[in-house]
Amino acid sequence: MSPLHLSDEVAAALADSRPVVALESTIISHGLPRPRNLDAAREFESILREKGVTPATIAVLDGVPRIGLDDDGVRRIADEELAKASVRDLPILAARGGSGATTVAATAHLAALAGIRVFATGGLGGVHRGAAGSSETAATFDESADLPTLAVTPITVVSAGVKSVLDIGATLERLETLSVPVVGYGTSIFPAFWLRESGYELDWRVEGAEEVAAIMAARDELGSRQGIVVANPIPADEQWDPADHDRVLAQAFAAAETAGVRGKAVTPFLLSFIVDASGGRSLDVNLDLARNNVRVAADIAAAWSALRRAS
Ligand code: PSU
Ligand code: MN
Repeated sequence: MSPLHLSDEVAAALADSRPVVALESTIISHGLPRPRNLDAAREFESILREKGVTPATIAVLDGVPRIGLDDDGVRRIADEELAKASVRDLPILAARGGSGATTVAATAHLAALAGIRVFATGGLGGVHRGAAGSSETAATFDESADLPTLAVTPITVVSAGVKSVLDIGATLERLETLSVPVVGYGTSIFPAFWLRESGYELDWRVEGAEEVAAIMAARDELGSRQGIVVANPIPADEQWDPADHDRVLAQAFAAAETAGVRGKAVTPFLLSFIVDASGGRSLDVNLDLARNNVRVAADIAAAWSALRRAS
């Protein structure tokens, strides 16, 4: 018996090698405010459908890891107070019949288990600032499980890089150590989520979806265990004003320090603070970049499906 539940449309698409894209639920439950999170969850799915791609939004509901949600499932991830579930939480939720919104790590794990090869999100988790400590502060060791999970999970994740609230340089170093390929999609600069560019150069740039599909095929042939990170920057005319961005982030760090937020509460705290302090601007940009990632993931899934069907 499979511990997973695939929706009928996802199971049919996979059986036929038609394109499928996984979508995470933590971004809906914990990354975006109500009620726009429900609109976003529905919109990401319809962007995929319009491109002929089957959406597989993933969450654990009443102990069952669900790959593809029905309308009620989508409503539940947006409306209910769900636990934020990473890979380590999955067996516990499954055993006790609990529910959780899956992070990038947990979504990638479940999607790969179901045979899905492409996943769209907003931003990856990464190494938090202060993870390694400094002369004044002890190390927090706060590195997202997204990174080590991608080291052992065969999935291609499209993201706008990692949020600039993280330590981007350290995150890229960890991805290198973990041997996770990172390719810039039409860029050779790693993006910084709300901003088109971080200060970090990438070794590899791809120009389109077919190139990513070819890398996926080569990855399989070479027996690599790692996933692939496709770093897809937001278009320049949609990015957040950099000066405004810097100002709001400084406020957010000060507020997190004062509130003493730790562990997995850090990302949701900073995100919601930043939405408020930016007067909603960060939210608009977050939605734009996520839509943009969903579109690119759809193209990659289509190219992957075409490659599979041709072979
Ligand atoms: N990036 C976003 N919004 C989010 C997240 C990342 O723009 O909601 C979520 C993702 O689900 C990611 C998680 O996997 O935060 C990382 O959390 P942590 O740092 O606790 O691993
Ligand atoms: Mn963490």
